[in-house]
Amino acid sequence: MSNLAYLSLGSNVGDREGHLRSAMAHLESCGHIAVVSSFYETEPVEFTDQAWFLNCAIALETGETPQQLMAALLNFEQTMGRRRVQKKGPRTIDIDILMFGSTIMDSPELTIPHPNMHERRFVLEPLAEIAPEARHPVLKKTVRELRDALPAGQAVRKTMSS
Ligand code: PH2
Ligand code: MG
Ligand code: MG
Repeated sequence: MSNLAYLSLGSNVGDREGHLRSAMAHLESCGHIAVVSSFYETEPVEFTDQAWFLNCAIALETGETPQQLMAALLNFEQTMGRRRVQKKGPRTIDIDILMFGSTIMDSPELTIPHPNMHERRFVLEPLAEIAPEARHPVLKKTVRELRDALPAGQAVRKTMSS
């Protein structure tokens, strides 16, 4: 069985665009990348004393379980040189599962949908570009509705098509 997962990719260290592209090359081994958003230049949020990010969102058709996919993502992050030093701090690559079909789960290792996605413009703007009608299974709102409900702030600029 195959599921449609939405992922968020981000980098703010080194060759940010190269890191997003390399992450996508790794992700091809987990399924088929159906859609990729543009790349967005985004102001750091939550931990703000760091460089601006390049973020994008992708839709991945995958036959893996959420746990298998998560294990693969952590492995790619490590392979790409990510070192966890500062929580929410600078990173070569971060790959987060935003939604996974209609799955709702909450375990110490993995929460789906991503617990902060509805508060983050750097997530919702790219995601609204590729899946405006996708519905958050807990909040029961579409991605477009969540994006439109964000308070002002959190600068996000579309830079290049993927
Ligand atoms: N990721 C974070 C914290 N803050 N800010 C932006 N703009 N983009 C990110 O990907 C990001 C962030 C933690 O994962
Ligand atoms: Mg993250
Ligand atoms: Mg992460």
